[in-house]
Amino acid sequence: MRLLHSADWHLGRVYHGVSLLTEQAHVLDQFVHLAATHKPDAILLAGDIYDRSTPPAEAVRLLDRTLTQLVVDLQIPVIAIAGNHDGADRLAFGSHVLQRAGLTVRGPTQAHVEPVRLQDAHGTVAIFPLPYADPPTVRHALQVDALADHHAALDAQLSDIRGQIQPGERAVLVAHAFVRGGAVTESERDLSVGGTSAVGVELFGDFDFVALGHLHRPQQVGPAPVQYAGSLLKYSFSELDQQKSATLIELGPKGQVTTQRLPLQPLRDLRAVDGLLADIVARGAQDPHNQDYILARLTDEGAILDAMGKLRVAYPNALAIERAALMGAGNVLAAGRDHRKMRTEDLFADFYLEVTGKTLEADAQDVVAEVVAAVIVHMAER
Ligand SMILES: [Mn+2]
Repeated sequence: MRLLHSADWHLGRVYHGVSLLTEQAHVLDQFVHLAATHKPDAILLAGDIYDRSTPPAEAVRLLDRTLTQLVVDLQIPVIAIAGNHDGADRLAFGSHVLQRAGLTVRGPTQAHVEPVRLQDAHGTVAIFPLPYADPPTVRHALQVDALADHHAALDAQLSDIRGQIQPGERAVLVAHAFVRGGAVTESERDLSVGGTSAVGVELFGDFDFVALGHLHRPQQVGPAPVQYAGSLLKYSFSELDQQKSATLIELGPKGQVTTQRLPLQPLRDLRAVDGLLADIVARGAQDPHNQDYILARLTDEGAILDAMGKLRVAYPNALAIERAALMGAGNVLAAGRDHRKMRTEDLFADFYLEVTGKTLEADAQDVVAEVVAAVIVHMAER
């Protein structure tokens, strides 16, 4: 049996103020083309279909179009789950009706996970679509008080699933989770505030393949066939070196699994350019890929007036500028100083130095400290 695995489409995502819908539509056309070429028996979408629980209308239209192409035109069953970015109930609207047409969507957490069973020459494959849920949601759905963390919550959900696997049949899990040991990027939203959201890979021992969503780098985790498909596009500058892909899975007789990554090529790449602003602008004028989304890592020292305006003359879709020189030792923002841990008055003194080139004098520092204290008191009283 052949399965095509994808995840983390994040339809409707806006990055540095730019809507990525055109990019997403371009790569989804490729995905549909891959499905038409490889003719999988089912497509697995492991969550974060949308970027947020109330997606923009254009994102809904794009998903509608894509699923229609896959399920109606190509006649390939699609099995999708909600991720932590999706609104589970909204995503699952009409799911009982759609199931009959070949589209399985699982949103809200259920105590019992109904599998989708498919047949091939080697027998049955049971595919269990398990949508994302945080521990309180799982406690409520399963009516269990314990389950302190994500690991315990997932283990409890899997115990129902393990009990359903028939002897000899192959079992596939579709889930959205942070598996310990997986490589993270900056575009995943943490699953828990404080505490650990990681689950252990040992939970997946009973499955022939685990199709995961959440981590945006395509990767296998641990020795078991546990894989992240990765996101549709590079969704942060921490993913510049990544080749995004969909995963093609061949399930042979029980115990035989092979996988292959099928590359996805963006219309406009997300990449970095380095050097002096003037040199970058000069090179950009000759760059055939000057429509790419650019992070410019400038080596210029000192202030530059309207750096972004100048950069966009050569690279109209430039998104951001990084000034390494301003972060270096001996400069205003000394290396090793984390601005999030600095006092407001020290941040102001740094800002003053950067703008004026002068150190804030002692009596001026006192005035700033007084104002900051007054603001804090005012905020506390509100
Ligand atoms: Mn995601």
